[in-house]
Amino acid sequence: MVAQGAAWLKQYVPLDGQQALVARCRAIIDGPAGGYVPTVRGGGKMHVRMVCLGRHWNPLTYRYEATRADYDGSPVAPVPEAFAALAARVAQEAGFIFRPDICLINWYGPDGRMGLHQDKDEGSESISAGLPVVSISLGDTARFLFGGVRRRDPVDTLLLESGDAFVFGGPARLRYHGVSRIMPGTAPPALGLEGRFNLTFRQF
Ligand SMILES: O=C(O)CCC(=O)C(=O)O
Repeated sequence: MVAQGAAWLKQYVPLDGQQALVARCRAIIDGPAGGYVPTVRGGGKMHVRMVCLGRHWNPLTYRYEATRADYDGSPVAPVPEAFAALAARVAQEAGFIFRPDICLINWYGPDGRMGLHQDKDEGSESISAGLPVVSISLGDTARFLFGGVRRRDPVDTLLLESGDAFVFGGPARLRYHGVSRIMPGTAPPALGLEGRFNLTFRQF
């Protein structure tokens, strides 16, 4: 347990499972209505390629939608059942009953990063029940920042490796988090990956 409500399950996904997830992520992110680099409110570009499944998170309005209204208007594909089942198992290990209906796939190249933020655009019932965020890391190791519920709280740095799962719910649900950088060349060679996929699951 990293903090109350947060759990780091190191090497949760075995290598063959990671390979299967990477193949699926590649097909989705390189496929039709695949990954794009979102522009956020204020005009800045994010430093990841993203595709949302289940519901689209609009980076201009900070709302979830059925189509990619900020980009190309594509409808959102559903969360693959195998992804949702994996996330539910991870959550259960951490003591949560969780039926995710949103999965964001983020791709980090060598300069990929994500600023400190809270995940707070899900439904108010989900957030007040403390339903968790479940994250699965694949490929290069990430310097993951995990802060408190206020932006100015101290921040821990966790090195999330390929196959690691990280869960934060309950009292940890609104903790700030982000990725300061990834460490190129650290992915397991068997994945044939230069970069990092992160799958992040939520229940609206
Ligand atoms: O890539 C990660 O580990 C974090 C992703 C994240 O914070 C998000 O998608 O909101």
